Amino acid sequence: MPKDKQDNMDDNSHLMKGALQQISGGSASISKGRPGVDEGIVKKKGIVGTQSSDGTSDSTSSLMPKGKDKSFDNSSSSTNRGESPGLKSNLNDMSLSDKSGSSYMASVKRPKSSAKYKPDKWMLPGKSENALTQLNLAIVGHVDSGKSTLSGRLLHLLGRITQKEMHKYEKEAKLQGKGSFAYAWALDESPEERERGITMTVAVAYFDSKRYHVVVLDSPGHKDFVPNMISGATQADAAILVIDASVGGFEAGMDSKGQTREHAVLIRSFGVDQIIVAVNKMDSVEYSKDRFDLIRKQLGTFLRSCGFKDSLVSWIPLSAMKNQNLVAAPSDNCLSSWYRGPYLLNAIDSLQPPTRDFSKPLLMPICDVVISSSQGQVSARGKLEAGALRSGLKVLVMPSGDEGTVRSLERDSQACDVARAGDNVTVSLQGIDGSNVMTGGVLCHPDFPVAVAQHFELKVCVLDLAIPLVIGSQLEFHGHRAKEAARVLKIISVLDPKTGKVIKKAPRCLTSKQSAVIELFLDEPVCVEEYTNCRALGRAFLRTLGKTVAFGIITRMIDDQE
Ligand SMILES: Nc1nc2c(ncn2[C@@H]2O[C@H](COP(=O)(O)OP(=O)(O)OP(=O)(O)O)[C@@H](O)[C@H]2O)c(=O)[nH]1
Ligand SMILES: [Mg+2]
Repeated sequence: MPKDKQDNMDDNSHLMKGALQQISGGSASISKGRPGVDEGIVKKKGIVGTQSSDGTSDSTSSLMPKGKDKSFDNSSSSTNRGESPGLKSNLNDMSLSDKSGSSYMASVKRPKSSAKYKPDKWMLPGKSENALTQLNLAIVGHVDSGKSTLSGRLLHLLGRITQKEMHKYEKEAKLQGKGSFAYAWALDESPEERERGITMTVAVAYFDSKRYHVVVLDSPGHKDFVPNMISGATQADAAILVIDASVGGFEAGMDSKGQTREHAVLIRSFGVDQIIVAVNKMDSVEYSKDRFDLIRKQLGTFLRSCGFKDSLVSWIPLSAMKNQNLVAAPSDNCLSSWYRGPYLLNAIDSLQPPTRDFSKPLLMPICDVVISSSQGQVSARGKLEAGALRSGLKVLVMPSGDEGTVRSLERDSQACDVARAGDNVTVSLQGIDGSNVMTGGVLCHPDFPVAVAQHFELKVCVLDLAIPLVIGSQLEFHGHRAKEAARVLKIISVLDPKTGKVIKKAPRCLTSKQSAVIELFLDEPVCVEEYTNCRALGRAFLRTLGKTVAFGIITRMIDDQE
């Protein structure tokens, strides 16, 4: 993460300032993760494994037609709380936890000041440790732009998928009449994803570049799976925005309902400020420089309006299908005749390293929970946002407030001794009731609990709205992996989007493209933080009817009992 992202709370100042153009509407193991757990799929086979699935979508699977269809209705939005019946997984005796068993605390718990916190020596990375820096890289973009194909291709080229495995994917994909999806199959592991030819959940894979241990978070592009995309992308340090260069393909993503727009706005609002724009499928336009320039010009304007700085955006024309410009300079003359810039892997290595909160108390938002019913073992997966973990350490599990002990840690499917801020790990816990460990919860230092709040103030940027937001508007609150039904309690003020100054107090409603301060009240409390305390836990997205309608930051938690 670039320097300015680390401790300047205002890296999200673009949320409130400037003309935000609106949206509408090396070495891989791959695990399908997702961050959330309502659907109940846990898989691990060969190099591709699905850690778990939350099935979070804005349209239930049963509504989805067979085969690839990008236009069906997505009106059946739901928050899924408590609906998960602890579905059986298809891996031995593993089952996904049922959220409904948790015991929430009702009031805001404020963490003690981290100023008094002193990390132990082992918690800080030693100077002698020569490990590659971990870079969490979200692969985002419009449906069908080639995100999974690109990810699969990279993993294959970097030796993470063997030739034998690749042959198997090719054969199976052909047999199902989906030959062109062979590389995507490495990431799209579930039968439904393969049959429909779309990614539904975030797949997690790994490879090493010269500089980084890259954690690939291959996101779904389909509009119905934006909540899943959000859960993966909240963990990202940087992103590859994949664009379909084909005629009509780029335009579909840039349409007012296109996910090129929605994903770009979302990742920027997660605090991701450096992106690589992979202009894919250049083979379909004969590697035309004119087409690339047109895409760069149009999308560049949009990205600027989202708050991306030109200097932190790199543009790479490529073809995942034809292996052009991925891990080596292009061999096709049509491209090499005019393109002299870096290839994709170089561009990844040129990303600025993320900065990490090693010296703050532990905070690990929980993305997945897996419970082994036979051994009574509970595992939580997520990315450490701050602090460190090792076996034997006592941790507080919020919001239940239960204490457990770390039994073991796993990173990239391998046991490890220590995990530090930035690491994606699976933490096996002992001495704790599995029903009190939940997706959307947070593992923290027993003396420095994360806040649990139901009522808070947010600074938001409103996107395109069909109906204005008013007091009482029902929304879906999303923050890290927490998701909860919410209602607008107050509209405190409208802000000047350029200066952030109050221009109107207590307006009756909020319309498209306004910046505002509002109060939200949630059906149930969630683990959150004020943005100034922890960026990852202080960001929020508000959605309704399958669309992101506002995003922003938590500015104040309100304790109604005070
Ligand atoms: N011509 C061409 N087709 C490509 C290229 N990359 C991917 N495709 C095709 O685009 C289609 C979609 O590819 P995927 O990799 O599944 O796209 P995706 O972005 O992961 O799709 P979702 O995850 O569902 O959003 C497949 O038929 C691929 O073969 C490319 O470089 N050139
Ligand atoms: Mg995909």
